[in-house]
Amino acid sequence: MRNLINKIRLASSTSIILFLLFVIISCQNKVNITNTEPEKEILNQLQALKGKGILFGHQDDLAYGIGWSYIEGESDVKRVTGDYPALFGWELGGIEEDRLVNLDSVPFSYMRKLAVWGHQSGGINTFSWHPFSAVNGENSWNTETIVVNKILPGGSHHNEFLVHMDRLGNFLQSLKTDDGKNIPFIFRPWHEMDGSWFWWGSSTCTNEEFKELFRFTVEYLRNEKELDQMAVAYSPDRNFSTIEEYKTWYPGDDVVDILGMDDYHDFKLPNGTDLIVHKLHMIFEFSKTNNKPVAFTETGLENVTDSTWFSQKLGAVLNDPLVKKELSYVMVWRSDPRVHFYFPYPGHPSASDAKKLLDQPNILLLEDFNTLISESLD
Ligand code: BMA
Repeated sequence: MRNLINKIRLASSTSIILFLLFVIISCQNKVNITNTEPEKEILNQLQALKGKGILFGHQDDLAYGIGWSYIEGESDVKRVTGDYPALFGWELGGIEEDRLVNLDSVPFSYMRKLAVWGHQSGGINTFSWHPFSAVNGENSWNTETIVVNKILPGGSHHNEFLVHMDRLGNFLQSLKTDDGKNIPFIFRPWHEMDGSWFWWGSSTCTNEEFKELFRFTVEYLRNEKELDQMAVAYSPDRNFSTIEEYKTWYPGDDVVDILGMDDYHDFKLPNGTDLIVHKLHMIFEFSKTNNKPVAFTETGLENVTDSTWFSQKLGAVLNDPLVKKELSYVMVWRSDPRVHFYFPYPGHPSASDAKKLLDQPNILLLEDFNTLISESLD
């Protein structure tokens, strides 16, 4: 009798344990999005999808491509893969001068419309900014004149810079749905500061001036322009070999939401993919201290001159086991037939190779992204 009772006890405790295990495993498989505040939407999505897939992005994807421009619904990524990217990159250079089109001729009113469409279709928008200087109106690549210390508070051109900031902020504020809701977005100011090619780069301002500029920009947009729906990305280029070097220009956890890196050049080196993976690993390590998503904010091969670049080079990076687990998104640069392109078009020798990489279940295009998010909300 006692034996029988013991057996029953054992059987029921085993089923309880099995049931609990089942509950734990099902919960782990579910992407949990608990905080639904609008300003946290993007960060929550990125955190929730970590390890489930890497969002694929393309700059100016919906605006123009190879052999077309400003055709509603068009996209080179869609032409090649059958779906839109999950992340849409846009460029704001020129907004600070009140221009109607950006420095690459994209009308700001059209950009706004496309960004709203991208958001309403379930994608994420990220904005870069190559501003003209508030000191002399020169473009971002002019490093002849010192700009940063003149536009900071107390500097000779601070007031002119404030006019630029207001115009930038007004545009970002205007990113709203038809029923007036602010759309969340990523802003990636003052990128590639570790290089010497921009007026905010390492040869034309001190590290401390840079940090002050970054902080001032973010605080102005958050406090004066009330852009709570903005997530901010920090993205040096490849010029770091330790995490301390990566943090040389880091303005602080309170003004950065996403830890990024741009890197085109390392891909051209013989051991380039290993170098890139190593750099991303260092950023993952840093992200453990502040729990911020990590992104490969810009990359690509100019004019995609290697027809296996997507599967063999970018693929080698994205399929590294830790990168698969930790990276939130990757974005390739724009495809402008007048200048250069970074994503192939149908018929291009690299088209099937790019499709092969983007067809991988862990590389997320718009529909994949929507599916994962809706599963997480069930
Ligand atoms: C660069 C190039 C330029 C462009 C700029 C801003 O890398 O593509 O032609 O003006 O980005 O989009």
